[in-house]
Amino acid sequence: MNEILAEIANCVEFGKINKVSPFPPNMKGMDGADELTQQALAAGVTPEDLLMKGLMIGMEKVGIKFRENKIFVPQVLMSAKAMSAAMNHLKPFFSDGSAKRKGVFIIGTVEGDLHDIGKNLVSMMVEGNGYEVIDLGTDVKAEHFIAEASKHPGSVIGLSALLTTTMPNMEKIVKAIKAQDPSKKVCIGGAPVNQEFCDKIGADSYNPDPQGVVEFLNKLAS
Ligand code: B12
Repeated sequence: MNEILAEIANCVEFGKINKVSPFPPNMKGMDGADELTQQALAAGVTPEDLLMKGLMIGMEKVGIKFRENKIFVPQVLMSAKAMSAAMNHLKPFFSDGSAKRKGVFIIGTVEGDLHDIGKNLVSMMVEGNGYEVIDLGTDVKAEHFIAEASKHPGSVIGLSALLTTTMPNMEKIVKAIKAQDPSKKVCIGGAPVNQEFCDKIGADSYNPDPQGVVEFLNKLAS
């Protein structure tokens, strides 16, 4: 059982989606995350073990390598695809409640901003680390974040902004969320924002990369 979980972690780390996927070249012709996850479930490995001891181990390594500039966006996207292939087999267990995730993370790019590449990387990395992710997309208004958060008590909100002109909207959204529920945790990120801005607008956490937000969520969940 440990062997197949290690193989699945490897597939996520190196972006091996399925047997026919030519990437990475040194794993050509080998089973990928898709086939191995099905085999593991058939052999009786639980969805939780698959997520926590397989997929998440691989995704954590991806997050660290990305933070250290050892891999780049294309490799992260391949890893995310490998993870999604595996998650397709696990989702039914999580959505019917027979298996549990670590928490709910609601993410969106703030009102007025259409950039979503960084947000999508954060979503994938957080999902790969065991959280349910509700992605509200781009150009998201405060009311939408608040309405979604009220459906998921204990959820954490993530805001992304790539334009200096949408930073004031980020501030407006954080303030609206906090006015409605001061205990709601809000994380922010995106190229123009920093720790100083985070402190100024009253958000709970700023991280320059997806791994940072995973670590913040893990701390809250522990
Ligand atoms: C791709 C791109 C676009 C694409 C977006 C496509 C898409 N689906 O996202 C398109 C062409 C649509 C676009 C449009 C515009 N863009 Co543009 N765009 C870019 C570009 C080239 C790359 C951005 C990107 O994806 N980076 C890669 C990702 C991985 O990085 P990231 O987003 O920073 O995310 C990382 C971290 O910041 C962090 N992160 C991100 N979000 C979050 C959230 C949380 C919670 C956490 C913890 C972390 C986190 O994690 C990510 C991974 O490490 C940048 C320039 C650049 N090189 O950065 C300009 C740039 C952002 N754009 C810019 C501009 C001006 C525009 C336009 C106004 C252009 C125009 N005149 O129409 C429009 C605005 C449209 C709108 N309303 O949003 C400017 C912004 C300048 C400024 N200071 O505000 C930039 C900097 C270009 C420039 N040098 O002028 N753009």
